[in-house]
Amino acid sequence: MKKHTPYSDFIQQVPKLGNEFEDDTFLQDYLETYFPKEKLAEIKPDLQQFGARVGNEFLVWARDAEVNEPTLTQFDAWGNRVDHIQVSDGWKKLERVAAEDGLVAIGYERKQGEHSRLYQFVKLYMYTASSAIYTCPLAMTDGAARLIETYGDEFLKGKPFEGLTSRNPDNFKTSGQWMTERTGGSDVSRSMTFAYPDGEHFELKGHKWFTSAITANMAFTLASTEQPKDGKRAPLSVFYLPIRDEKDKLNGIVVEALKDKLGTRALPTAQLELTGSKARLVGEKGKGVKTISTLFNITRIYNTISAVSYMRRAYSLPKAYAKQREAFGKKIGKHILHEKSLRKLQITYQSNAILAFYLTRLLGKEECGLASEMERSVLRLLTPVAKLYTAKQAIKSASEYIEMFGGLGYLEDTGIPVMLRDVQTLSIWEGTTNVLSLDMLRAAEKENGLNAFALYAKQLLQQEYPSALMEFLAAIGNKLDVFLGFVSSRPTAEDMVASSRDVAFYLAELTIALLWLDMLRLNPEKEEYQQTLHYWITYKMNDASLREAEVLGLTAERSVKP
Ligand code: MFK
Repeated sequence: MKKHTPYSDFIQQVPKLGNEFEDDTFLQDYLETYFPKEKLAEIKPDLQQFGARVGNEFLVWARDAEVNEPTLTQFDAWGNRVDHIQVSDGWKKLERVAAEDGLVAIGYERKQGEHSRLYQFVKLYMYTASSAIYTCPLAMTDGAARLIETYGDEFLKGKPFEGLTSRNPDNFKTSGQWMTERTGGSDVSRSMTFAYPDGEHFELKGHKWFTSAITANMAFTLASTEQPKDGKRAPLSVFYLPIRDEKDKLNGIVVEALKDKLGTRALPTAQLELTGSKARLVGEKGKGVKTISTLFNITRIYNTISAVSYMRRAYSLPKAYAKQREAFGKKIGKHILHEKSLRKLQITYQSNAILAFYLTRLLGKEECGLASEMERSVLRLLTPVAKLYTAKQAIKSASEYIEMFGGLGYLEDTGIPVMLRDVQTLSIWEGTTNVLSLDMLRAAEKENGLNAFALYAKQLLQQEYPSALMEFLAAIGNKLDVFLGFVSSRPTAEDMVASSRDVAFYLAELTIALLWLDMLRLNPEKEEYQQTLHYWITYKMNDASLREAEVLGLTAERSVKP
């Protein structure tokens, strides 16, 4: 037979990540600036080993989880209802490593005191983009642990809490957070799950429409102990329910279907019926939304850090590729337009990271009882703002990420398109952009968030700065005045609502500018960060965007007219 001669023997080298800790100079600068020196020396070896693994075996496991999607078997061969969900080996390995590496535990061991949360979230920042979003079960697990710390009784603070925060993969337990029903995803007060007294505890009957991840060991969910009366919705309460009983049988749970989602396909999200699931009340009866907000404020911070993790990956992998791939006579990274696109991806991930890491520092302080009243209010205000902002930036970065690989980025078997699908959920689950804009208003008004932010910004601007930073100081001072002037000039609450989304975006960008300024105050010699801040203030912060609602004619005056 004649030997086949290919027209070209060129094979494109596959781009590889290096050590995602060591290669991330921004991350190292950040930790050196804000993490106490001796404590950083203690955790550095752990971050180094973890950074090496995220670009290696974790990616193999994540790919396995993506390709071998979970399956649901509702009946065994004899007709027994089993509702068995099979997940991939990769997914199981990602869970084991999460336990061993303390991805939830670090936040509760608190060995680094108020800095423990930053340490934990730095690991999650490296992990998420290599985890097929196993971060989702971790987010709910962490939120559940915090809920138990805040509202749990002795029973919950025993075995359930120990399981959620264990480093032993054989004892590690995960939790679901079941809120969404057919009647409401954003408006959870429309829930139609009811809790019937059963001795000391309750039996839950109802339907849950979107529950991640059904393979968890326990869940925290909402139900009402009262029926709606005279058209009034029944107040909700939070319930803890184990997913299986002592005999490993499902706790009155029927798994109707696994959801067919655009992305996060490795994650088993189910539609369930609760047919008398044994449950115990958590916190005060009728205060369900307030109580469960402790959990979802944590998952919203996870969402933020996950968005940043993807933004980092949308820079680091194309950067590696740009050093290998040649076009028009040189490596693509040497073409000025490609270089500029990479630099913009770099600015995006670093600027979003500076916001996300700041939140985790505030959270750490709050949980150790060290946050001032101002810091607590700023944390409350910025949690929805950071979540909504970073999610949208991650979607833009993911689209750019695909393009950085040209046609190869569009091929499913490179694994590259997965990111675009996965990040699309970050602006939906845990509250959509609009719902979170309204939550920002809730925090601004009810929890003094805006005054606290103004105070924080003014304190920061009053610090001592080297002369090289004076121009930035003046520019950010002006932006702050524009922002505060705008929010105080809204004639009615309705106008404030109409502008809230624009306000939230501007507030995120203003906070990022302030945080860069602080970073530069402590590292005045870093010229690259000066350039970043200059770019940020000049090109990212657009005062006109605050007036979008007005330009579109969406003011209170309009809304009273039919
Ligand atoms: C990678 C990361 C992965 C993350 C994991 C994702 C897994 C997916 C699992 C899911 O469950 S996704 C579904 C997530 N669903 C949501 O996030 C719900 C979105 N909707 C909202 O957030 C609505 O704003 C809300 C349900 C809170 C509206 O409910 P209400 O009952 O109309 O709110 P209301 O009456 O304003 O507030 C009730 C109480 O809660 C008030 O306190 P008081 O009783 O003391 O007055 C509020 O101040 C308080 N509250 C509401 N939101 C709060 C909060 N407190 C603190 N923080 C908040 N964020």
